[in-house]
Amino acid sequence: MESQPDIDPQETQEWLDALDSVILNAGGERAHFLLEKLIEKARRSGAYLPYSAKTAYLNTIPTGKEERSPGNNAIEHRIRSYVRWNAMAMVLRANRDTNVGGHIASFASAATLYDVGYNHFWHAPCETHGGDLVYVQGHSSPGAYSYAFLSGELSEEQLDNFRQEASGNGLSSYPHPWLMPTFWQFPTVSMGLGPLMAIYQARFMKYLGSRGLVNTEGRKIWAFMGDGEMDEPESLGAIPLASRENLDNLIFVVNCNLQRLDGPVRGNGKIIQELEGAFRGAGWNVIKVIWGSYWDPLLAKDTKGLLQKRMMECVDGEYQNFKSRDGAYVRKHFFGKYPELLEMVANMSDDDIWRLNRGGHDPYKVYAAYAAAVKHTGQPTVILAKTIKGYGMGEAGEAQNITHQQKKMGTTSLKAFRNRFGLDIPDDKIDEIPYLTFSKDSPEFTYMQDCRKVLGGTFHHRKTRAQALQIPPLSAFEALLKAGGEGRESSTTMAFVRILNILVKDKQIGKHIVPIVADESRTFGMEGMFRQLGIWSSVGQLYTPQDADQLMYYKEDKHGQILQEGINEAGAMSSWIAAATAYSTHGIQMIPFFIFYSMFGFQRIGDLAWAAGDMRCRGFLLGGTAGRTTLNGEGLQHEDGHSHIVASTIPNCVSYDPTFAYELTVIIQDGLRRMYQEQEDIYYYITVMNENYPHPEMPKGAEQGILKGMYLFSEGSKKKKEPRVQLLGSGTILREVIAAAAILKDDYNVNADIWSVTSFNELRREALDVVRWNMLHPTEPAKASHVENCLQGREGPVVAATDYMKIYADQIREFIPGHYRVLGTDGFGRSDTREKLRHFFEVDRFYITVAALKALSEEGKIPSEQVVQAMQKYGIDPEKPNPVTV
Ligand SMILES: Cc1ncc(C[n+]2csc(CCOP(=O)(O)OP(=O)(O)O)c2C)c(N)n1
Ligand SMILES: [Mg+2]
Repeated sequence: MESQPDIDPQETQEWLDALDSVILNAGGERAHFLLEKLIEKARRSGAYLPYSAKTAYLNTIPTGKEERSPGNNAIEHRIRSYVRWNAMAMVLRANRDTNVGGHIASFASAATLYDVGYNHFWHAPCETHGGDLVYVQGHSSPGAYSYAFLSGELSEEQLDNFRQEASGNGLSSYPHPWLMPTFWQFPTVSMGLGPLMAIYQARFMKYLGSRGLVNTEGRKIWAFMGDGEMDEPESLGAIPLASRENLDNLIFVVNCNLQRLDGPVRGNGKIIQELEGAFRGAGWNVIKVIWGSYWDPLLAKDTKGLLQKRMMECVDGEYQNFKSRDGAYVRKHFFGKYPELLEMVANMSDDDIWRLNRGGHDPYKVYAAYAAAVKHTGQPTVILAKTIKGYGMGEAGEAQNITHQQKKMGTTSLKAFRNRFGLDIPDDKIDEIPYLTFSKDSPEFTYMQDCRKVLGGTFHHRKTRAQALQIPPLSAFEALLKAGGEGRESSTTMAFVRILNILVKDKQIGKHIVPIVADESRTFGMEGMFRQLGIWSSVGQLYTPQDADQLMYYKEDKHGQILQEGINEAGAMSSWIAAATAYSTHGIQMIPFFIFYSMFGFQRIGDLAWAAGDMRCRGFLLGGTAGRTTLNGEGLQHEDGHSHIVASTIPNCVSYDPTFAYELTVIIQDGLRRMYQEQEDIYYYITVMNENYPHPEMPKGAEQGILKGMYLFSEGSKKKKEPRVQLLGSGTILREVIAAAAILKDDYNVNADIWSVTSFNELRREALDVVRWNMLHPTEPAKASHVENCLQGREGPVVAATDYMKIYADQIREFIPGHYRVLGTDGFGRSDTREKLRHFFEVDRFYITVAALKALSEEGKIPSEQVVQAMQKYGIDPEKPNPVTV
């Protein structure tokens, strides 16, 4: 648009005058109406009007329409200057003696954006308000600490322990609820996850509100992020959902300091314009805060639009460069491009020009933007605030490409910083980089307290507990603990659906259950729940569903309980995280069950699963259609043989690979007890399969073993003279183990004790703990791990087989008393029948038999020829290529 020449300026002026008079006489809304009419008319008449989601490179809120802050600007400036100094000091001090890193420049650019929030907008949870939720940009954490320090919530010792946590009482580098459970709520530092999770947080808040579980009135979710961070697909990937769902409880603040770690975000373009286009195009309310108040008089004088033109044509690389120079440079290179602009600033000194501020550093402009954002209804809002990276760092880094990682500043820079912000630090103390405080009776401290009082109290505060729920006893699931009945076959997925059905009907906890699916309900046989529970929709169901005449029709409902996320595992996981932390953010324990294709779980959204651990999530993840050979037919991209390995990397994720309905039941019931009754900060990952088979009755007293990870499923004949083996298995492959035991008995007179291993991960954790204790207590009687307790005194080599990589079962090798042989499914999956896949991956009953025989031959219990004969008998080709490599 701006590149088009004006072929008839007089006509242009007439149209503009006409518009002016409409605005003057009838207001902006009328002007908007007329313009829309004109555009529609032009389109209908065949004119080509290319769509532009971008507006002029100016503040969205015109000067006259800005809501004024009720605050005392002078005092706020002093407070902010102290916050700035301390945030910088803690990083510099930490790096004086140690090399622990930290960031100064990011918060320096964002200080005003946070300050206005703390003083005027962010409600703490209190009697009258449920509390706002704020996603603080990860590496701006020093700012939050500094603010808490000045408010008296953190001590000087704690600030000095920034990034030094190992000895306790430290401050974590970034927001980590795991490390600072009463302070931080949301881990944000893995770029992109904050924006994504914030959107689903806002949506989940609406869900809780419309289900009548929580009063969410007036509550907002604020998410702070960097402009560089917006390049993450996760940052922008869910923005259409936020507008589709009318999330007017959501406010994004993008700190557009024009730089990321290495250099400019869009040196050759303008990130603010680009983001405006993306967000407006996605249906958001966009508020640009580009220019500070010092520009207002100049813009008022810009009747010909030349200044605007210059603002628009200048790219971010230049804008950044200007702020690393001085006023004279800006005069020459920004205004100097057009003589009229030079003329416009002729009366201004270089210092005056230097003072022309950016919107994000102007508390008036920021306040006005926030005030407009919180009032906006029907749409989410994004505030695009232009700032300077390293603001105040001067020659030590301000607007320089190196500034992101700058954590050292010399005396001259410190003095310049002090002078710039009017801080009272004597020259001879400057190198000590002292922390600054306000005395308890100072006007500043009182002001901070007063601001917070109005907003419900201390801001940085995370709740760690909610009311405990009363969990149904195991007997409530009795049907699942019994044998499935003659000829009745089912899968563990079906068992899960039965358990879920019992839970949603439970009087105590039924309404707390949140079933979450990413377009796979039918895959898991859960479609019966659509009708029964309803799929949550903020608008209900505006159409007659195609299957309305059926019992289990597709029912969308304002009071629905199911979250159907579409084909969107990252979004579903974000919803799960919001639900799994509701005990903290909403004071109510929700019980989310997210069931997904196991391959599209940890592998696909692993970093969110990690963040979930950090956030102390409590809930269930169900890896459906699990196992490399169990999901027959699907192939390489679908067959998961490693989700348990990844799950084991998350310290508070408890994972199981059960085989039978009763195992699954015991695990879920105990999980409910631990998470919602005892309020342990753990979450569960359980694999369930789609293979149908009979389910036996639970062996007496198996519960403890099931939970610990291993129990004796059946014992072989006790005939002393016959060779003996110990067979371990999990998931569907346990059934191959059981079949192998029968072959060994029938064909070779080998007796097998069979162990169902519900969790190799849990076994290892417990055993490592025992080994560690023994190492540290050398003079005390050694303890034994559960694996050792089970296998101690059991005769014969041990063979394990699972549907996962060999490393899964291999991880308990250290605790196995004797010979240990492991079978597993290393390599890329492929499509075929279960039977063929199990042969291919060498985990079927015949391979297990051969593995057991070979182990016995190594122990001299049987001749090795017998192993060769067995291979011949079962058609095992010794020259078959290793499945890992083909
Ligand atoms: C997923 C991920 N990749 C990389 C990083 C490392 N990193 C931390 S901050 C940063 C630059 C951030 O730039 P921007 O988002 O513009 O924030 P600013 O510091 O400029 O406010 C990078 C690359 C990270 N934390 N997370
Ligand atoms: Mg940036």
